[in-house]
Amino acid sequence: PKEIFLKDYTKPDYYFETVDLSFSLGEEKTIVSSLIKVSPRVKGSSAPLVLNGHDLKLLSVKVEGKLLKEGDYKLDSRHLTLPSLPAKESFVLEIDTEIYPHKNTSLDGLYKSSGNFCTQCEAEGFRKITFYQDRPDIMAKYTCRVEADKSLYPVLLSNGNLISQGDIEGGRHFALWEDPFKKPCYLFALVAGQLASRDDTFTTRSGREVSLKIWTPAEDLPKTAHAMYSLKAAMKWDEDVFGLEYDLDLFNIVAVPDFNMGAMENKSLNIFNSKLVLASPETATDADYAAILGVIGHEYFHNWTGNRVTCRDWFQLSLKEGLTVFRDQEFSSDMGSRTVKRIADVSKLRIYQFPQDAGPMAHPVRPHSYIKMDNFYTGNIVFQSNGAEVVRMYKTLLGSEGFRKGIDLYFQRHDEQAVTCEDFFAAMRDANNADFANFLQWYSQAGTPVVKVASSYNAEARTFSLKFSQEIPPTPGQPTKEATFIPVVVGLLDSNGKDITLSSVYHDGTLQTISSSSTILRVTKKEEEFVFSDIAERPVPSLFRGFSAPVRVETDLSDDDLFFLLAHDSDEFNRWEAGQVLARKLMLNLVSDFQQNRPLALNPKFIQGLGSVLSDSTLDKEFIAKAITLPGEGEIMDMMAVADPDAVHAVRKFVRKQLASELKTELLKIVENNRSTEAYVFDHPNMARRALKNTALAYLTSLEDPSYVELALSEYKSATNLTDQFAALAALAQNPGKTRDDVLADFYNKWQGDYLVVNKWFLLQSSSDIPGNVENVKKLLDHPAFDLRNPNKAILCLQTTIIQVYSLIGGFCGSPVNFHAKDGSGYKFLGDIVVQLDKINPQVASRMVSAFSRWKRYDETRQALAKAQLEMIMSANGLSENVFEIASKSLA
Ligand code: B3K
Ligand code: ZN
Repeated sequence: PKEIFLKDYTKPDYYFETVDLSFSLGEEKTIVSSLIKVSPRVKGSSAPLVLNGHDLKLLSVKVEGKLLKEGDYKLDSRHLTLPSLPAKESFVLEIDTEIYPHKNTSLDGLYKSSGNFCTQCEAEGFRKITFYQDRPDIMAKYTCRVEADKSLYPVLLSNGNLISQGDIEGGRHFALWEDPFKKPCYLFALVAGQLASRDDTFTTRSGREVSLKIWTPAEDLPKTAHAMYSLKAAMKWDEDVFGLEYDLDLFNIVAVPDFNMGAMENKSLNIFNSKLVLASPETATDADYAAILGVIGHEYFHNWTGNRVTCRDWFQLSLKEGLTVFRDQEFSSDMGSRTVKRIADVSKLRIYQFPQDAGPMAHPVRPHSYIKMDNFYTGNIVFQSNGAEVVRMYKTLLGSEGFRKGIDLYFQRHDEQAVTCEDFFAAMRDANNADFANFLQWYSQAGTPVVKVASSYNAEARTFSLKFSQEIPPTPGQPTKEATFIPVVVGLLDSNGKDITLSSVYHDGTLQTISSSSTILRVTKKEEEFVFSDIAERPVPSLFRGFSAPVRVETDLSDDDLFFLLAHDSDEFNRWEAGQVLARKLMLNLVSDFQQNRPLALNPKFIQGLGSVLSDSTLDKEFIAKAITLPGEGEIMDMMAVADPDAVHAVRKFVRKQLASELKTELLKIVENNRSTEAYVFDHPNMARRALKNTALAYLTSLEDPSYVELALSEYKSATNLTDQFAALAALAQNPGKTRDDVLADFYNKWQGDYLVVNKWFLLQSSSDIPGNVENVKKLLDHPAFDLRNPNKAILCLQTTIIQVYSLIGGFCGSPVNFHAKDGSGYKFLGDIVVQLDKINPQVASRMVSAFSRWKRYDETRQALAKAQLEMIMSANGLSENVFEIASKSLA
């Protein structure tokens, strides 16, 4: 496999101006014809034209209407090369290929999902459709003619506007689409099948009426109301916040059951994984509703950030993804609670991004090289969250208005261009005459910076000093790092817990006046000191408010300081953070007690601290739910020299049970006071109420006390929506035994007809931490509703397979105690699955193999077992480049 480097980027020798595609879709084969107007970048160029192509059967190539003979071109398994071309300002290239979508289980390129044709081209799937310069800096205007059997495929969709349609002989019909905007081929899309649409309209603020359509099988249409609501909310929000209007008369969304990722932003024809479109109160949880809102927003926002302005090359992925993830985070914040959304996003960063940045796949926001670009879309749960943090820092530094000015300039300069991260940086800088010092390091250095903060108060001089030092740990290929620009939002609390009004700060020989209750310190060097003047008493500093930079922070704050911040900080995010820091410290100490066979005891102050948050009626209920949730096992393992999944698991369970037992009166009150018999409403107050009630219920049920088990059962039975019902099921499933088995069986019986709900049922069991879960998961593979075992069956009947794999296999790897079982059973299970799955779908297989990537973090026995599986995978026949890249980098 070949590694591709950013430093090797060169401009293309040829540009494509227009592309006319024609698809004749069939059951056995599909014929793709393309007619491309090509123009050399340099007049009179004699460079060869190299086209990418993968798994294609070439039927014919013509240049200026003339058929090329075999010796006139070169064909290998990945390229079609045309060595001699007319020395003209432009010429016409025509290529016919044959492809087999019904055999395409990679879900990349053109494939079939439950009988319908659909496409996925990002990053490099277009080369599985036809020979093309498959790179994002080739931007062309497209037309697309789709022809298919009319009864099997009554709906024919592609990008842009419908120009004409009609019947042709043999029971076939066609549709001709034209996209007026230039686009890279990764944004091309085609859908053909039996679909019905939910229709609506949106009038843009300049008065354009846009027709909105969400396509699904007819029986699913009732479940698309929330998706439509989300789309309209996103369209309005982008106008209000960024002044960005939709630019065509039609916007289509199609939901398909088989999809590698969450969704795809193809121009005017977004394609979605069904689980991110379909929702009803009975079949989707609050988390699903929130995810749908966020992802519908995300893909819609790409219309400007990604589609109108796109990436020059795939190393610039963050240009569109970091920015668009940031935009969807802001959208969801504005639609719900800003603090709670921030907490959720930072948790994801800690659970997924930070560990990756400390492992063999660590790469900067803008990678320097890749073997398979797909591997850089890390995880279907969250990706580019670091890129979004970088964009957020511009906003923190510039304020909302300054950030908006930067965005406006970015579009003024680059509309309909393919550009780089520096272009975005320059727009932000130039629009604000800003000094961004060494900010660009965020794009090129991998690894999470560790920032240490030491504070000291001088009573005589009435000054308070904060000394920062930063260090970025080495990562593969980057042994040493430079300092980067870290914005630190700071407030100082007086002894009553109120913010002190800051008057001035001394730094680097200059005194800066402030006059507000918080300020941004610009930390740009390895070591740096800031001194606040006129501070009447020793304050408690609240650092990195709102998580102002994606770093790990180590402070000299005492436990008392942290309890004080938990109780008083005006920055709600930092109240939550103080509780998390306390919990991490406390759990880490307990882990060492556990390892040394000392009895475990929970600090009563911690119980008290959480207890007062629990009964503080002025707080947002979802905030309380987050504040009483302990850091995950992975977060604790990340802090250990040698990760010990058994000890961490035992300790987390112990702390949970202790809290539950000490706070049971309060928890019970919460469950009782937060029920509702009203119909399900998706809004923040109701979601917050359910979140708090269900968190409390889970705590209580963990005690295995018959009265609480009874309570959870009755919540399960009386629930009027899936959020409450599933939460009660999950609470009961914590404890092995007959009640668990019965309620799981009851739930399956109830929902076996709905594959999205069944997938949740799989996920709940596979990610369970009950002892010896590997055996249960193996049994689930043989469950009639699961569909990977027989690859042939999977090929014929892809439906639901991929989401199931994520649920069953991905879920299993998410439970450290079972995946890392000391007898190696979890590793062996995953190793076998990866080898099987790689033959069906390399993108998904490589995501699964990532679970091994941090094997060196564990003890020697586990290391040897995991390494053996990685080696077994590496020796498999016909290994994909995707899995090769992850497995080989993990072993290196
Ligand atoms: N841009 C797509 C990513 C698709 C990548 C596929 N390998 C999805 C998104 O941004 O939501
Ligand atoms: Zn995106």
